[in-house]
Amino acid sequence: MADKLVLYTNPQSRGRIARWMLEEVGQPYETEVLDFATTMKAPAYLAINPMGKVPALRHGDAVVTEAAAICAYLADAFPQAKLAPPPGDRLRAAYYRWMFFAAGPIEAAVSNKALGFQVPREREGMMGYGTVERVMKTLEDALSNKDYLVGDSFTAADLYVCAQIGFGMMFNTIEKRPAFQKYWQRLSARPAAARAKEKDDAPVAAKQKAAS
Ligand SMILES: N[C@@H](CCC(=O)N[C@@H](CS)C(=O)NCC(=O)O)C(=O)O
Repeated sequence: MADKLVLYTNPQSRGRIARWMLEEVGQPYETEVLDFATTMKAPAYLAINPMGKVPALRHGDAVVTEAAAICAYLADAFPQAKLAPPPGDRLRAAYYRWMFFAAGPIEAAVSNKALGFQVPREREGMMGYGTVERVMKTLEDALSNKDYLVGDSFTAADLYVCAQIGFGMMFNTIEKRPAFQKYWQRLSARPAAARAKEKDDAPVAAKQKAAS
């Protein structure tokens, strides 16, 4: 099994994004659940991701970390799942644009907002995301009157952006704007998203039950 897929994750993490993507791809994969304080910081896992963070994905002897990179990698590794426009296709422009917009500006703006950080007016020009409001307005406009971000079909860019929106709305770091809610509700109802949720929710519920 040289090309075995292994997901390193914790069910209460961005690893949920990678699992959703794996479920969309539909290939068999194994899961290694790591504990934040112990196994995630142990030498065996630091050899996979020196950041001591999840998710990470192993595919045979290749390792990819970063949720967005995992999604992009899987889309290209399994083109039959049709989760990205083929390399060279003009639609690749929109695909890269939204994938990187989510991994960069959205992620940074939302994380800074969660910590209560306000960009001083005179420094907005040097911050990659400018302001949270600019990022949210750009995203809202991109999703208004459109089912998908890239052409007219679901891609890994939708999955990654939608997951960010879902987490953000859940943790109140992204406003529940109608365009976001509509997009989240429609995409999170996909069978692969439901399967991923079920697989990640089960161990969380079991842990909570054991602790009560
Ligand atoms: N930029 C990384 C962020 C990964 C990340 O921060 N993961 C968190 C959980 S959501 C983590 O593993 N935290 C454990 C730690 O930093 O000790 C990605 O997008 O995958």
